Amino acid sequence: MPSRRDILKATGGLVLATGGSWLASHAHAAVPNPPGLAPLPAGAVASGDLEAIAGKLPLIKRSWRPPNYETPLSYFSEELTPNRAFFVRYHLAGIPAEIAADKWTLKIGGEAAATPFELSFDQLKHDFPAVEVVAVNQCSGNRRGLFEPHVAGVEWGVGAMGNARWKGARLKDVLAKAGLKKEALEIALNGADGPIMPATPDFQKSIPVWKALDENTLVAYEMNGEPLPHWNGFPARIVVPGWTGTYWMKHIVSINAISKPFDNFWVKSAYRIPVGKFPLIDHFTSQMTDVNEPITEMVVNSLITNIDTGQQVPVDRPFEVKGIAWDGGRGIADVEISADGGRSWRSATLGTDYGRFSFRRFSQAFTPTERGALIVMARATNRAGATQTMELILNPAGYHHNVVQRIAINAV
Ligand SMILES: Nc1nc2c(c(=O)[nH]1)N[C@H]1C(S)=C(S)[C@@H](COP(=O)(O)O)O[C@H]1N2
Ligand SMILES: [Mo]
Repeated sequence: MPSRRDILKATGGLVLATGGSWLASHAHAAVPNPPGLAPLPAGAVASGDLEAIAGKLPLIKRSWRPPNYETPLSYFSEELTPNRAFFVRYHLAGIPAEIAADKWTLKIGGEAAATPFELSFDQLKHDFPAVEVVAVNQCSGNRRGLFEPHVAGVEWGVGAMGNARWKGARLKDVLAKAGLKKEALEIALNGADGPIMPATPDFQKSIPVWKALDENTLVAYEMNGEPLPHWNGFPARIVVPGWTGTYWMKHIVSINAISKPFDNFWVKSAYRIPVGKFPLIDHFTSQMTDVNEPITEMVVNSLITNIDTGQQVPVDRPFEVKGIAWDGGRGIADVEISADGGRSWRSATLGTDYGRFSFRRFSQAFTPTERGALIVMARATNRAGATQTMELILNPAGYHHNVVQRIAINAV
């Protein structure tokens, strides 16, 4: 059995107000499981075992079939997440063995494309201008394991995310070559992985045409100056800066321009949030209903990376609170830090700006003047004026957890 301390380490030191009850994994299905897909094993958050899969450093294992591994807290002290420590998320267990780049082809077509064509890996790299963007890839369900009451799904702690410098062709340039017709409404994306049971719907996604044409949306073939790791989508994946990871299709093999709302389980039934609950600007209007809509941009968030629950700090000497902040692409305007449980706040110093889609580092020093317990908190605000919440915004699938952390330490 892991100790409570191991668990807190694995979850990034979030203080859990409700004691141990969050460890229990209930099987009630808040989101429909697709037909034929077994529910994930219970109790994953509690174990948080480290395991290294091929080409990766030891990561926090949530499940192996399909592979779901999160990044340990220590890797978030730098803005860029190393490829070998970058989290891994799959929905289906039918993952191709390492794809040979020279055998791979990408098909671009769909009924709203006038001139469908195919690309080799070489053509993808050489026929289009190469562009780079630093952007956070975060799973919609990051921190789901901290939801109270518990919701079903992969029981992520704080590490279902990472930040990288992505290099690739603009999706917009690739689509231009396919002659996008006026009636194009959505761009449908499919990867080489698939279900092992025929009844399970294949993992496919679509994005609105306007987001596909955004100059930051890429068909990426490099990550932090290296080829994509197999588990992160080799040889090429879609990168949708600002939007949650679900749209970042890995092992991309087809891109289809379509004129009707895409009809697939993973768009119609999964990855949805209640309408009106989150302060978001981007909406995927062709897929909205009166009650819910596809998740889009990430909410503003932060993570304290250098303070452990229960840590001791000396009286009359400064200690630093450090971490990272990010949002859905408006950019971080301010990170306020409190060392007194939220009674007073001080703006942190922000680190290098790698662009509005990147993690932004922050730090602030405090000097305790007397012995006793301190509660450390960080609250990020973006340039659109959105800030982190103090109370969890409940939603059936456990998305967009951006509750301000509260980490209890002791001045001695
Ligand atoms: N082909 C494929 N692409 C995929 C997925 C998948 O299951 N299959 N999962 C998506 C989801 S939900 C997330 S959060 C990101 C995770 O990216 P990573 O595994 O590179 O960290 O990949 C996205 N792209
Ligand atoms: Mo995800």
